[in-house]
Amino acid sequence: MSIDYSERIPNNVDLAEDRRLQRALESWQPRFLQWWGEMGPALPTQDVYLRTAVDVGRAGWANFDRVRLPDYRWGIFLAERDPDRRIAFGQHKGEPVWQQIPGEHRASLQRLIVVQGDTEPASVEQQRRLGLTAPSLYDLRNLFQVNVEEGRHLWAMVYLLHAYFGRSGRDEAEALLLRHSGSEDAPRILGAFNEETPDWLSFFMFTYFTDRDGKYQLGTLKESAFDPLSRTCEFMLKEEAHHMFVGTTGVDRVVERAAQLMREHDTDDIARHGGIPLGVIQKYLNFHYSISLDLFGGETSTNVANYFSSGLKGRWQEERRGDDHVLTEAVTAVEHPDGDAIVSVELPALTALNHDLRTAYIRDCDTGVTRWNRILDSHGITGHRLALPHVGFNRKVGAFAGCHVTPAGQIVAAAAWAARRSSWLPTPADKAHVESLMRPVYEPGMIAAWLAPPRSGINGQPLDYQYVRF
Ligand code: BYC
Repeated sequence: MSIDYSERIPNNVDLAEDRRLQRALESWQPRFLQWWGEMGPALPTQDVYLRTAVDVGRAGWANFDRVRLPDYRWGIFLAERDPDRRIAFGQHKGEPVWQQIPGEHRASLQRLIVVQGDTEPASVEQQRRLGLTAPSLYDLRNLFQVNVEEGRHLWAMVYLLHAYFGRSGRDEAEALLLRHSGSEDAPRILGAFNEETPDWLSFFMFTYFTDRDGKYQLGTLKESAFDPLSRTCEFMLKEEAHHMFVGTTGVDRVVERAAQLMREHDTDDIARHGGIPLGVIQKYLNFHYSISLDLFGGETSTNVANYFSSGLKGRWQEERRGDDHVLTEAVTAVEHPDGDAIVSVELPALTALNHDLRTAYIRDCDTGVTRWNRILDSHGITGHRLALPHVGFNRKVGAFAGCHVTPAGQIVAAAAWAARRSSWLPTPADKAHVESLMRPVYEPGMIAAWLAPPRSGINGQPLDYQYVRF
């Protein structure tokens, strides 16, 4: 199903057939562009080597070309419709999926779409200034690729709001451009999206851990009985894969360079040699992982039970699960604080679905840690290991909020936790060191000294390709 690029808003949803919707979206478009100009990438560029979606089919869906950033063709692309698709879970299991929203589910679905939509522009805002300190043109190009696609993911949610939620959907679409990351008056909805992404180590951790929450949340919305939401999430997931590649390989390269410097200078203290010490990498990991765990909501949630039972939000890989997909009888074990111990309690599986999703996410996060430790091994560094902290560490949402859990998983008193905070989370001195390394490298093929080069270029281009022109 190819995409019509002759339209003002490229799309594969026959927008031209629905004049009212087309006009509504065309009146939102200049506001989006104004937002992009004010809150998008701060670094002026001439053009960037970007991929643009041209088809939603399996093969060859993207086209690579040099694009002026404000001219990027943001559009509306849904995966192909499966006319036989049926609801895979909940009380409506087995019924045909919905092309329109049943009245009783409007408010909940709108809430889910708004929360999802709110994260997309938030991340662009958080990353706004990173271009000013890019470690290479390759990395700069990847940053802009992530940014334009997050912008497109905002379009995906705004299309749903305009097309299916009438007046209140249009108002919510406006509001998505009015809230801003970190704003005192109108912050973004979810915690992690109001944090700063001030340096490239944070960016790689964000794209590894926080974008991965995106992968899992989109995976559950792809299961939705509301077919247009399912189809848009299915296509968003394709674009999302590159964002996680940026995070995984970004952290790979920081670890690789740290290992090289440790060997070269025979010391762990590589800060004086222009590297990021493993201890600092671990603290950044602890921070980004723990705030991303919060994005899954509470361990017990009636919201999520209702979403599942009514068919709005499924589980990760719902159709591959071997159970009844209704879960009214099922129970599951969840870790819970109990005094100064962490115990396993049995809960109804339905109310523990945030925990179910978070568990799949944690397993996935672990693969990165294994790979980074393998890089250390390959350099003969065996005394240091990176690790995910305990699920209860530094949590602000859910059962562990208000508890003081160490990375090793011990509950301690508030004062004891505060006394050791600086060995677990980035300190002002750690941040100042990382910041001191953030100097732009804009010559083709050159790379900042704190980071190893990538293994290969983008779309078969060489590493010294001029990925961005000024
Ligand atoms: N911060 O019942 P609970 C992405 C609220 S990332 C602030 O436990 P529920 C991306 C919650 O809203 C994926 N508030 O939560 C990544 C609720 O408020 P109400 C984004 C929070 O509803 C990188 C109350 O606390 N997509 O795509 O079961 C770059 C009670 O909570 C937080 C989605 O999240 C928090 N962290 O689950 C770009 C999918 N957590 O309703 C993009 C859509 C909870 O009582 N969202 N609260 O006023 C959802 O599925 C759910 O809303 C949540 C929360 C999973 C977020």
